Amino acid sequence: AFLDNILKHQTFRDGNVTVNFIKNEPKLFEFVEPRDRANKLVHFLGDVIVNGNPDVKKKDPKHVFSKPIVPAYPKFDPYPKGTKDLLTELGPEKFSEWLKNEKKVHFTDTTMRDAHQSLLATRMRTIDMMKVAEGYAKNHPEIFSMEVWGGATFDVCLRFLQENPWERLASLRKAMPNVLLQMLIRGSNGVGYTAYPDNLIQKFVEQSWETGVDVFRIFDSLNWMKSIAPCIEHVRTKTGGLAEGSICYTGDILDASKTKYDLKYYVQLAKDIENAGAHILGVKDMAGLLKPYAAYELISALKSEINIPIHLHTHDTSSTQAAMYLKAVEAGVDVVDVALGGLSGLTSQPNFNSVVEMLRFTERANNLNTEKLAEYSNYWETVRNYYYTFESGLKSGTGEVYTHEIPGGQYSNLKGQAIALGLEDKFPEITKMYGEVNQLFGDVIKVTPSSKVVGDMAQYMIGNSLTVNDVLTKGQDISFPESVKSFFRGDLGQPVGGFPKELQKIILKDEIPYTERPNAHLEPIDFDKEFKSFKRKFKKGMGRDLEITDFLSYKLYPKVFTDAYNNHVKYGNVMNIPTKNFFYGMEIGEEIMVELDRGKNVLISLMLKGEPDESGNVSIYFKVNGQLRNVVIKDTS
Ligand code: 3PY
Ligand code: ZN
Repeated sequence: AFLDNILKHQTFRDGNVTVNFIKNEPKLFEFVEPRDRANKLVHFLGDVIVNGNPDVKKKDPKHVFSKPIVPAYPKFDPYPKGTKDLLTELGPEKFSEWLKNEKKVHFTDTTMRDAHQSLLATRMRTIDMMKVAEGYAKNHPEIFSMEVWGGATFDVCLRFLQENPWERLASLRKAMPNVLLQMLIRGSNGVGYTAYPDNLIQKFVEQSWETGVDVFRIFDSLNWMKSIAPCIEHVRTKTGGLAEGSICYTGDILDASKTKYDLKYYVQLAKDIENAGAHILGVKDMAGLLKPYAAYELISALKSEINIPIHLHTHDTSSTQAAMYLKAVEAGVDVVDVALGGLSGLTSQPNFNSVVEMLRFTERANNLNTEKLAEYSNYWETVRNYYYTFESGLKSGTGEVYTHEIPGGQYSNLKGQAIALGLEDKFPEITKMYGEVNQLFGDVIKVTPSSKVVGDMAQYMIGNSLTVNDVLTKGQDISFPESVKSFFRGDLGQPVGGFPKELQKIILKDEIPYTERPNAHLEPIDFDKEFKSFKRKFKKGMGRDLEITDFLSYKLYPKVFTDAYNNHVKYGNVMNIPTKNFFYGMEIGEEIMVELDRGKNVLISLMLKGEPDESGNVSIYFKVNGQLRNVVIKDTS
């Protein structure tokens, strides 16, 4: 077990250990028992075998898994130059100019973030991304950026996957050093659902850059500049990355009867974002409401009114968003978001492979190798099958989206919940109520976290058989969900045109709302002091020193981090367990290889699973690197 530690090293045996030698070979001084880590791993596997992974609600014992094929790539070649190299060479300002002057349209690949967030409840694990990351970056260095971080991934990594989101980012950075890595950040809400102190968001942005993010797509769930602008400033002052300030698109600029979010509104917001110092303008169509001819009008107007490049994002919930991209490309959009075939379409982004082909032999074509892209699409299609339990059950696109305006990720979540609760037939009622609540709230921008408030209210009203009229006439006696009260208090900022006053009074009762930035009510973090006490609190460690990034995770999600920490103490590092076994356990006779540490693998096979004894304990026999290991797991089912 200690094969590669100092005691066996020739230099040590020869008596030549110097200070430099110790510094250069730190691994040789690690005496951590790998046996202990392997024990923790089999404990985790035993738990999943006996009690199931608590995150898996429905397991199909007959489900067939096939082996994903990792596309070939020039493994020993250096990385071809890509956009990351260009950013390093030019710096953000010149890079932004370069992008604006490009004739061909560029692509952001969302497969590793928004695509699985919108189709598989954000459950894609790092291990499945890492198998293709290096090859993808070597095969497709022409890609503008890879969206790999932020949004809901941060929370889900810690809460459900028992992964450290920072480690995911660092690993992807290492595997894809040549292309830009992109994240989604919710302005003052960071990667959470509420406002955080300014200096916490600033530190978060700085550490994200240090760990690997280049492009920061910054939005606010109410399009509130007071939440967007400080975040743009953090990117400009604390990183060498690109600040992509974004407008969230809702409504329909073609509909003359809708006057709240019209073309003028979006153009003004875009100018404010440019003036706040953004290097790129993001147009974030989170629900897929931007129609083709509206896109032509919007992008044309923005192109003539602002001077920074435009990056367009959508969800294909309606199934017509490739047509929208076509018109946006005609109007001069600079970058569009797409997902690899196997994880594209419906509530995810339009199909990368198809959009490339759609534009081939045209003026703005960007001729990526679609044969190779298809191999990656196939990889993801096969991998997707391992996550079947997180599929929403959505089978087709829907034109209803223009009425209820539910964002892509939320739509599949709500649908999945309805099916799981046996309430699928109620789904049209839920979506209808969602639209009604939106109108009741004064027609607000709906995207995380404001979309969650609208969804919570809709579900609450259906659950309690309340109509809009009931809320308005009998609301004084109703106690509304906490998220709704918090929203009307001003905790997420101020909506366009303010809150409907009467409703605000009904919801808040005697509570006084406020209109300044929520952050103004939050004490700044004393990093020196709090980081120290954090390290004391979690002193059992994770087999490594606690870092400032762990502290940030804790400050953003105290309870989730604490649970993840306790799990880590109990089970060790479980991120390298193959996905099938992580979620669904092992079969008798199955043998798997798990990496404990860089290059250190254990071979685990399941030999025997006993019956529960009178106190419900189950004995499980594994072979770990050929040696029999027995664990006893309490059956809690
Ligand atoms: C998020 O905030 O996670 C989103 O993807 C919003 O669209
Ligand atoms: Zn999105």
